[in-house]
Amino acid sequence: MAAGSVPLLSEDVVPLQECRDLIASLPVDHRVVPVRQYQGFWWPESTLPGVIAVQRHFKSRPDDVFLATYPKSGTTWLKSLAFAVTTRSQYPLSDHPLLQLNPHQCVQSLERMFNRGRSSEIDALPSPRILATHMLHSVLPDSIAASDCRIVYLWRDPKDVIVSAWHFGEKVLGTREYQAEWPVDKVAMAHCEGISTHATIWDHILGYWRARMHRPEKILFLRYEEMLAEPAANLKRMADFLGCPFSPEEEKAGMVEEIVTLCSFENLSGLAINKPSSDVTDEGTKLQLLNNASFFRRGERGDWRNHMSPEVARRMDEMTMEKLQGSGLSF
Ligand code: PAP
Repeated sequence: MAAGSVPLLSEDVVPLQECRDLIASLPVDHRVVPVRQYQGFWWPESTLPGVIAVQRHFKSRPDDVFLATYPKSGTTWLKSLAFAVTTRSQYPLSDHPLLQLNPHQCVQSLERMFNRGRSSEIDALPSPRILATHMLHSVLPDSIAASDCRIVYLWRDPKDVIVSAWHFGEKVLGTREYQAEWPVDKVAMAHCEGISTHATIWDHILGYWRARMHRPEKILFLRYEEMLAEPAANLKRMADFLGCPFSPEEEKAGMVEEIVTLCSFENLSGLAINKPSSDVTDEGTKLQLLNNASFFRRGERGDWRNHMSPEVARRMDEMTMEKLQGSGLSF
Protein backbone atom coordinates (compact mmCIF):
# COMPACT_ATOMS: atom_id res chain seq x y z
CA MET A 1 0.00 0.00 0.00
CA ALA A 2 1.39 3.39 -0.90
CA ALA A 3 0.68 5.74 1.98
CA GLY A 4 -2.22 7.98 1.06
CA SER A 5 -3.30 6.00 -1.98
CA VAL A 6 -6.87 5.60 -0.76
CA PRO A 7 -9.79 7.92 -0.11
CA LEU A 8 -9.75 9.83 3.14
CA LEU A 9 -13.12 8.82 4.44
CA SER A 10 -15.71 6.35 3.41
CA GLU A 11 -19.36 6.55 4.28
CA ASP A 12 -19.50 2.95 5.40
CA VAL A 13 -17.39 3.79 8.45
CA VAL A 14 -18.99 6.96 9.76
CA PRO A 15 -22.14 8.46 8.33
CA LEU A 16 -20.31 11.18 6.46
CA GLN A 17 -22.87 13.92 7.03
CA GLU A 18 -23.13 13.19 10.73
CA CYS A 19 -19.36 13.33 11.07
CA ARG A 20 -19.06 16.43 8.93
CA ASP A 21 -21.71 18.24 10.94
CA LEU A 22 -20.05 17.35 14.21
CA ILE A 23 -16.62 18.41 12.97
CA ALA A 24 -17.97 21.63 11.47
CA SER A 25 -19.50 22.52 14.83
CA LEU A 26 -16.15 22.28 16.66
CA PRO A 27 -13.90 25.28 17.41
CA VAL A 28 -11.39 25.74 14.59
CA ASP A 29 -7.94 27.30 14.20
CA HIS A 30 -6.46 27.88 10.76
CA ARG A 31 -3.03 29.20 11.64
CA VAL A 32 -0.99 26.30 10.24
CA VAL A 33 -3.32 23.55 9.09
CA PRO A 34 -6.98 23.56 10.05
CA VAL A 35 -7.27 22.10 13.55
CA ARG A 36 -10.43 21.49 15.55
CA GLN A 37 -10.91 21.23 19.27
CA TYR A 38 -12.48 17.91 20.20
CA GLN A 39 -12.86 16.42 23.66
CA GLY A 40 -10.49 18.98 25.14
CA PHE A 41 -7.67 18.74 22.57
CA TRP A 42 -6.74 20.13 19.18
CA TRP A 43 -6.64 17.74 16.23
CA PRO A 44 -5.78 18.22 12.57
CA GLU A 45 -9.18 18.42 10.91
CA SER A 46 -8.10 15.83 8.36
CA THR A 47 -7.47 13.18 11.03
CA LEU A 48 -10.59 13.84 13.11
CA PRO A 49 -13.01 11.66 11.10
CA GLY A 50 -10.74 8.69 11.80
CA VAL A 51 -10.56 9.45 15.51
CA ILE A 52 -14.34 9.74 15.77
CA ALA A 53 -14.82 6.60 13.70
CA VAL A 54 -12.47 4.65 15.98
CA GLN A 55 -14.37 5.87 19.02
CA ARG A 56 -17.68 4.83 17.55
CA HIS A 57 -16.89 1.66 15.70
CA PHE A 58 -13.63 0.01 16.74
CA LYS A 59 -13.94 -3.28 18.59
CA SER A 60 -10.79 -4.39 20.33
CA ARG A 61 -9.87 -7.97 21.11
CA PRO A 62 -8.34 -8.91 24.47
CA ASP A 63 -5.10 -9.98 22.82
CA ASP A 64 -4.67 -6.83 20.75
CA VAL A 65 -1.40 -4.94 21.20
CA PHE A 66 -1.34 -1.17 20.69
CA LEU A 67 1.76 0.85 19.92
CA ALA A 68 0.98 4.32 21.20
CA THR A 69 3.07 7.39 20.43
CA TYR A 70 2.88 11.10 20.09
CA PRO A 71 3.66 11.76 16.40
CA LYS A 72 7.41 11.86 15.67
CA SER A 73 8.41 10.03 18.81
CA GLY A 74 9.71 6.94 17.01
CA THR A 75 6.53 5.27 15.75
CA THR A 76 8.17 3.88 12.62
CA TRP A 77 10.96 2.30 14.62
CA LEU A 78 8.59 0.89 17.24
CA LYS A 79 6.41 -0.60 14.52
CA SER A 80 9.36 -2.33 12.92
CA LEU A 81 10.66 -3.74 16.21
CA ALA A 82 7.27 -4.94 17.44
CA PHE A 83 6.50 -6.50 14.08
CA ALA A 84 9.89 -8.20 13.81
CA VAL A 85 9.87 -9.52 17.35
CA THR A 86 6.34 -10.93 17.26
CA THR A 87 6.64 -12.55 13.83
CA ARG A 88 10.18 -13.88 14.18
CA SER A 89 9.12 -17.51 13.97
CA GLN A 90 7.27 -16.82 10.70
CA TYR A 91 9.93 -15.06 8.66
CA PRO A 92 13.65 -15.61 8.27
CA LEU A 93 15.40 -12.33 8.99
CA SER A 94 17.32 -12.64 5.72
CA ASP A 95 14.07 -12.57 3.73
CA HIS A 96 11.89 -10.47 5.95
CA PRO A 97 8.82 -8.37 5.01
CA LEU A 98 10.56 -5.34 6.51
CA LEU A 99 13.10 -5.59 3.70
CA GLN A 100 10.31 -5.13 1.16
CA LEU A 101 7.75 -3.01 3.01
CA ASN A 102 7.78 0.20 5.00
CA PRO A 103 7.06 -0.45 8.72
CA HIS A 104 3.80 1.49 8.34
CA GLN A 105 2.68 -1.19 5.90
CA CYS A 106 3.49 -3.95 8.38
CA VAL A 107 1.65 -2.40 11.33
CA GLN A 108 -1.46 -0.38 10.56
CA SER A 109 -2.34 2.88 12.27
CA LEU A 110 -5.78 2.57 13.74
CA GLU A 111 -7.28 6.00 13.17
CA ARG A 112 -5.57 6.35 9.81
CA MET A 113 -7.19 3.16 8.54
CA PHE A 114 -10.58 4.30 9.81
CA ASN A 115 -10.00 7.69 8.23
CA ARG A 116 -9.46 5.99 4.93
CA GLY A 117 -12.50 3.75 5.07
CA ARG A 118 -10.32 0.68 5.52
CA SER A 119 -11.51 -0.47 8.92
CA SER A 120 -12.55 -3.81 7.44
CA GLU A 121 -8.86 -4.56 6.90
CA ILE A 122 -8.33 -4.10 10.62
CA ASP A 123 -11.22 -6.46 11.35
CA ALA A 124 -9.75 -9.01 8.99
CA LEU A 125 -6.35 -9.11 10.67
CA PRO A 126 -5.71 -12.37 12.51
CA SER A 127 -5.17 -12.30 16.27
CA PRO A 128 -3.07 -11.23 17.97
CA ARG A 129 -3.20 -7.91 16.13
CA ILE A 130 -0.60 -5.20 16.48
CA LEU A 131 -2.03 -1.76 15.81
CA ALA A 132 -0.62 1.71 16.25
CA THR A 133 -2.28 4.87 17.45
CA HIS A 134 -1.46 8.52 18.07
CA MET A 135 -4.72 9.02 20.00
CA LEU A 136 -4.47 10.36 23.53
CA HIS A 137 -5.28 7.80 26.18
CA SER A 138 -8.27 9.86 27.35
CA VAL A 139 -9.97 9.67 23.97
CA LEU A 140 -9.39 5.98 23.31
CA PRO A 141 -12.63 4.07 23.09
CA ASP A 142 -13.46 2.06 26.21
CA SER A 143 -12.96 -1.05 24.18
CA ILE A 144 -9.23 -0.28 24.37
CA ALA A 145 -8.82 1.87 27.46
CA ALA A 146 -10.89 -0.31 29.76
CA SER A 147 -9.84 -3.59 28.22
CA ASP A 148 -7.06 -6.00 28.94
CA CYS A 149 -5.13 -5.05 25.80
CA ARG A 150 -1.43 -4.44 26.10
CA ILE A 151 -0.06 -1.04 25.16
CA VAL A 152 3.57 -0.21 24.36
CA TYR A 153 4.10 3.51 24.79
CA LEU A 154 7.18 5.14 23.32
CA TRP A 155 8.17 8.68 24.25
CA ARG A 156 10.98 10.96 23.25
CA ASP A 157 12.61 14.22 24.29
CA PRO A 158 9.90 16.78 23.46
CA LYS A 159 12.54 19.10 21.93
CA ASP A 160 13.46 16.47 19.36
CA VAL A 161 9.81 15.67 18.75
CA ILE A 162 9.17 19.32 17.93
CA VAL A 163 12.14 19.46 15.56
CA SER A 164 11.22 16.21 13.85
CA ALA A 165 7.61 17.37 13.45
CA TRP A 166 8.78 20.70 12.10
CA HIS A 167 10.74 19.02 9.31
CA PHE A 168 7.85 16.69 8.65
CA GLY A 169 5.43 19.63 8.52
CA GLU A 170 7.38 21.16 5.72
CA LYS A 171 7.15 17.92 3.77
CA VAL A 172 3.44 17.50 4.40
CA LEU A 173 2.54 21.08 3.69
CA GLY A 174 4.81 20.99 0.68
CA THR A 175 5.93 24.55 1.19
CA ARG A 176 8.92 26.29 2.65
CA GLU A 177 6.62 29.16 3.67
CA TYR A 178 5.57 27.06 6.63
CA GLN A 179 9.13 26.88 7.93
CA ALA A 180 9.61 30.59 7.38
CA GLU A 181 6.39 31.54 9.12
CA TRP A 182 6.74 28.96 11.86
CA PRO A 183 10.41 28.63 12.82
CA VAL A 184 11.20 25.92 15.35
CA ASP A 185 11.43 28.35 18.27
CA LYS A 186 7.97 29.72 17.53
CA VAL A 187 6.49 26.23 17.26
CA ALA A 188 8.16 25.20 20.51
CA MET A 189 7.00 28.29 22.40
CA ALA A 190 3.47 27.84 21.07
CA HIS A 191 3.63 24.24 22.27
CA CYS A 192 4.60 25.46 25.74
CA GLU A 193 1.46 27.61 25.67
CA GLY A 194 -0.64 24.60 24.74
CA ILE A 195 -0.96 25.49 21.07
CA SER A 196 -0.26 22.46 18.93
CA THR A 197 -1.85 20.44 16.19
CA HIS A 198 -1.92 17.26 18.31
CA ALA A 199 -2.54 18.20 21.96
CA THR A 200 0.71 18.72 23.82
CA ILE A 201 3.43 16.14 24.08
CA TRP A 202 3.18 16.29 27.88
CA ASP A 203 -0.58 15.69 27.94
CA HIS A 204 -0.03 12.73 25.66
CA ILE A 205 2.73 11.18 27.75
CA LEU A 206 0.99 11.78 31.07
CA GLY A 207 -2.29 10.29 29.87
CA TYR A 208 -0.65 6.94 29.20
CA TRP A 209 1.58 7.21 32.26
CA ARG A 210 -1.41 7.70 34.57
CA ALA A 211 -3.22 4.83 32.90
CA ARG A 212 -0.13 2.74 33.56
CA MET A 213 -0.53 3.39 37.29
CA HIS A 214 -3.80 1.46 37.17
CA ARG A 215 -2.50 -1.47 35.14
CA PRO A 216 1.28 -1.47 35.11
CA GLU A 217 1.45 -5.00 33.78
CA LYS A 218 -0.46 -3.94 30.65
CA ILE A 219 1.31 -0.72 29.66
CA LEU A 220 5.03 -0.73 28.89
CA PHE A 221 6.88 2.59 28.77
CA LEU A 222 9.90 2.87 26.48
CA ARG A 223 12.03 5.91 25.75
CA TYR A 224 13.51 6.67 22.36
CA GLU A 225 16.82 7.84 23.83
CA GLU A 226 17.15 4.72 25.96
CA MET A 227 16.39 2.56 22.97
CA LEU A 228 19.13 4.27 21.01
CA ALA A 229 21.56 3.72 23.88
CA GLU A 230 20.56 0.13 24.65
CA PRO A 231 18.53 -1.28 21.80
CA ALA A 232 19.02 -4.95 22.66
CA ALA A 233 18.00 -4.58 26.32
CA ASN A 234 14.92 -2.59 25.36
CA LEU A 235 13.97 -5.05 22.64
CA LYS A 236 14.16 -7.85 25.18
CA ARG A 237 11.93 -5.86 27.56
CA MET A 238 9.40 -5.49 24.78
CA ALA A 239 9.58 -9.18 23.88
CA ASP A 240 9.01 -10.14 27.53
CA PHE A 241 6.11 -7.73 27.79
CA LEU A 242 4.51 -9.01 24.59
CA GLY A 243 4.69 -12.56 25.86
CA CYS A 244 7.31 -13.73 23.38
CA PRO A 245 10.59 -13.62 25.33
CA PHE A 246 13.78 -14.61 23.56
CA SER A 247 14.85 -18.13 24.47
CA PRO A 248 18.44 -18.75 25.61
CA GLU A 249 19.03 -20.47 22.26
CA GLU A 250 17.78 -17.44 20.34
CA GLU A 251 19.94 -15.13 22.41
CA LYS A 252 22.95 -17.36 21.89
CA ALA A 253 22.30 -17.42 18.15
CA GLY A 254 22.33 -13.61 18.08
CA MET A 255 18.64 -13.17 17.24
CA VAL A 256 18.25 -10.07 19.44
CA GLU A 257 21.11 -8.23 17.73
CA GLU A 258 19.90 -9.34 14.31
CA ILE A 259 16.47 -7.80 14.91
CA VAL A 260 18.09 -4.63 16.25
CA THR A 261 20.16 -4.42 13.07
CA LEU A 262 17.22 -5.19 10.79
CA CYS A 263 15.18 -2.37 12.37
CA SER A 264 18.01 0.11 12.72
CA PHE A 265 17.71 3.52 11.13
CA GLU A 266 20.76 2.82 8.96
CA ASN A 267 19.31 -0.40 7.60
CA LEU A 268 15.68 0.64 7.09
CA SER A 269 16.44 4.07 5.66
CA GLY A 270 18.83 2.51 3.14
CA LEU A 271 16.28 0.08 1.69
CA ALA A 272 14.85 0.79 -1.75
CA ILE A 273 11.29 0.73 -0.37
CA ASN A 274 12.13 3.59 1.98
CA LYS A 275 13.82 5.81 -0.59
CA PRO A 276 12.05 8.97 -1.73
CA SER A 277 9.45 8.60 -4.46
CA SER A 278 7.69 11.36 -6.33
CA ASP A 279 5.39 13.46 -4.21
CA VAL A 280 1.68 13.50 -4.89
CA THR A 281 -0.96 15.83 -3.50
CA ASP A 282 -3.98 14.38 -1.78
CA GLU A 283 -7.14 15.60 -3.50
CA GLY A 284 -9.14 15.76 -0.28
CA THR A 285 -6.74 17.68 1.91
CA LYS A 286 -4.49 19.34 -0.69
CA LEU A 287 -1.57 18.19 1.44
CA GLN A 288 1.45 16.32 0.14
CA LEU A 289 0.99 12.60 0.41
CA LEU A 290 3.70 11.07 2.46
CA ASN A 291 6.24 8.89 0.83
CA ASN A 292 8.03 6.23 2.81
CA ALA A 293 11.20 8.26 3.04
CA SER A 294 9.34 10.96 5.02
CA PHE A 295 9.56 8.75 8.09
CA PHE A 296 13.35 8.65 8.07
CA ARG A 297 15.39 11.79 8.61
CA ARG A 298 18.27 11.57 11.10
CA GLY A 299 17.14 9.09 13.73
CA GLU A 300 19.28 10.62 16.47
CA ARG A 301 18.92 12.24 19.82
CA GLY A 302 19.70 15.92 20.30
CA ASP A 303 19.12 17.28 16.79
CA TRP A 304 17.19 20.10 18.53
CA ARG A 305 20.59 21.72 19.14
CA ASN A 306 20.80 22.46 15.43
CA HIS A 307 17.41 24.15 15.28
CA MET A 308 16.31 25.50 18.66
CA SER A 309 17.75 28.42 20.56
CA PRO A 310 19.19 27.62 24.02
CA GLU A 311 16.54 29.84 25.68
CA VAL A 312 13.66 28.05 24.04
CA ALA A 313 15.25 24.66 24.73
CA ARG A 314 15.52 25.66 28.39
CA ARG A 315 11.86 26.66 28.42
CA MET A 316 10.88 23.30 26.94
CA ASP A 317 12.95 21.47 29.53
CA GLU A 318 11.35 23.51 32.31
CA MET A 319 7.93 22.60 30.94
CA THR A 320 8.88 18.94 30.82
CA MET A 321 10.07 19.04 34.39
CA GLU A 322 7.02 20.97 35.61
CA LYS A 323 4.60 18.70 33.82
CA LEU A 324 6.25 15.46 34.90
CA GLN A 325 6.85 16.62 38.46
CA GLY A 326 5.18 14.32 40.93
CA SER A 327 4.19 11.85 38.25
CA GLY A 328 6.97 9.41 39.03
CA LEU A 329 8.15 9.70 35.44
CA SER A 330 11.55 11.27 35.11
CA PHE A 331 13.34 12.64 32.13
P1 PAP B 1 5.15 9.13 12.78
O1 PAP B 1 4.68 9.37 14.18
O2 PAP B 1 4.64 10.12 11.79
O3 PAP B 1 4.93 7.71 12.33
P2 PAP B 1 7.79 8.71 13.73
O4 PAP B 1 8.26 7.44 13.15
O5 PAP B 1 7.32 8.70 15.13
O6 PAP B 1 6.72 9.37 12.77
O7 PAP B 1 8.93 9.80 13.69
C1 PAP B 1 9.95 9.85 12.75
C2 PAP B 1 11.22 10.01 13.52
O8 PAP B 1 11.72 8.71 13.88
C3 PAP B 1 12.29 10.66 12.67
O9 PAP B 1 13.12 11.35 13.60
P3 PAP B 1 14.02 12.60 13.16
O10 PAP B 1 13.16 13.53 12.38
O11 PAP B 1 14.49 13.21 14.45
O12 PAP B 1 15.14 12.03 12.38
C4 PAP B 1 12.97 9.45 12.09
O13 PAP B 1 14.25 9.71 11.59
C5 PAP B 1 12.99 8.53 13.29
N1 PAP B 1 13.17 7.13 12.93
C6 PAP B 1 12.55 6.45 11.94
N2 PAP B 1 12.98 5.19 11.90
C7 PAP B 1 13.89 5.06 12.88
C8 PAP B 1 14.71 3.97 13.34
N3 PAP B 1 14.67 2.78 12.76
N4 PAP B 1 15.52 4.20 14.37
C9 PAP B 1 15.59 5.41 14.98
N5 PAP B 1 14.85 6.47 14.59
C10 PAP B 1 14.00 6.29 13.56
